[in-house]
Amino acid sequence: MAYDTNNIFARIVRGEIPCKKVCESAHTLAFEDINPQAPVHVLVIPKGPYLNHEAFAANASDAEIADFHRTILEAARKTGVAEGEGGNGYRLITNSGPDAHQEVPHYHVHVVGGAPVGRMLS
Ligand code: DGP
Repeated sequence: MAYDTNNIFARIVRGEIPCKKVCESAHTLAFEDINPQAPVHVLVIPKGPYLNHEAFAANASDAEIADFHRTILEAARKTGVAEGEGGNGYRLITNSGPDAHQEVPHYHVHVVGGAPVGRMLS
């Protein structure tokens, strides 16, 4: 599947659609999910045109990948879920492709926490 430059997150990156920004860095943007599934539910996206995890991991620069992970941490700290900030932890989720029910075709990681989120994969 080709990357669609008019997908909703690309438009958020370009400032064409508003978002509730949590934090931003050179290559990455973090903002609140429009349909939160927990008290804290932040989406972290690269600013570059990457369809999903596969495209990002294969094609993004080391600088973009490092920046992305550091911005996840910054978002977790800023929203109070990082344990180092007195929070109780968080879950990272990414849906990559049809079997994972990825809805928005621009790579994103969900940062979910603020309350127990249930057990998964165990
Ligand atoms: P996924 O299934 O992983 O592709 O989840 C997409 C998420 O994106 C879903 O939790 C809802 C969120 N979302 C969809 N459209 C918008 C939007 O316009 N603004 C924001 N902030 N979140 C959105």
